[in-house]
Amino acid sequence: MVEATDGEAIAVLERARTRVDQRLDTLAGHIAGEVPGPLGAALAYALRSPGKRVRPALLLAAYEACGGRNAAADGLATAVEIVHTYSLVHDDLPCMDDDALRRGRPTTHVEFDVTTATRVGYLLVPVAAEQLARAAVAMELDPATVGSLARELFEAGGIRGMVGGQWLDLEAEGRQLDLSGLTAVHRGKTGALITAAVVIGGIAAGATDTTLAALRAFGSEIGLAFQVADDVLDATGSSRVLGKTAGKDAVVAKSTYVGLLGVERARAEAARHCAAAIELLTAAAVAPGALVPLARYIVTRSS
Ligand code: GRG
Repeated sequence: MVEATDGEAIAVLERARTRVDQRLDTLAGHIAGEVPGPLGAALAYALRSPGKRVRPALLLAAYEACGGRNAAADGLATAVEIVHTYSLVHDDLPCMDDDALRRGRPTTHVEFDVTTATRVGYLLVPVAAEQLARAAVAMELDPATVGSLARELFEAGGIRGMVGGQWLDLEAEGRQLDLSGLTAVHRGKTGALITAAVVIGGIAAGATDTTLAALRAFGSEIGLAFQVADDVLDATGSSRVLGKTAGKDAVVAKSTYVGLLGVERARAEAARHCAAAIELLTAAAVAPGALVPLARYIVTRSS
């Protein structure tokens, strides 16, 4: 179903993509010049891979909704996108999801090799940290705020978030999770970084604790909705449109919302979490700006 706000979300994503891709491209050029051989080329390949830029768009939407106006916030959005990019490079490796197609192109280990792609993933983490630090300095944020931003990003990227969720996901291979187990996986591997993007936008703009709590709750709901929608797209989409191998979850008998509930109920669950997210912002009287169209896009997107 295409929502009335879809066009608005596409425009917001496009704006974030323009702003962040410029930085990613410059960074890729510097790194390819600095790191010799295939490793530098592979780092640039990963950094320039064309994603939807949902996390940067959410970060910038939250930042602007909370009154932030500094263009250097683009660097924070870039840092979050780099952590996401590293996770995709590693997720596609033979020891994890073992995939050959990502963002419409060969995965990094297929284009280069497994050793190079593994190193790319590890190397992107400090690259993200440096981007975050540089952006915070350019924005003249105080040290406590910088600490909060770093903690938010790297806690979400670590064992209490993305790595932990992926770990649980890998451990569950070959057995079916129940809904509560699967929700924990989804909240960790996908929801945590999405939540962090929203909260980082709020922190950088100097939002109050009440607003940050509302942003965190909103992020948590859309983060879960994002992965549920991803489960639906894997079952219903095509590899050409998704830019990654479709239908894989069923082939490897992975636990998903679609496997547990079927396509229609999974779609309804995603929509329910999206509506709950929007309601949380309304209840906290947060003027949402572009966060609402982005939340709706997350559950109505086709890729
Ligand atoms: C060491 C156990 C361990 C883990 C390492 C690899 C990893 C950390 C985590 C994997 C996290 C992951 C890839 C989760 C899936 C998230 C997801 C739905 C990605 C797709 O996001 P989109 O649709 O992609 O925003 P684009 O390409 O548009 O950016």
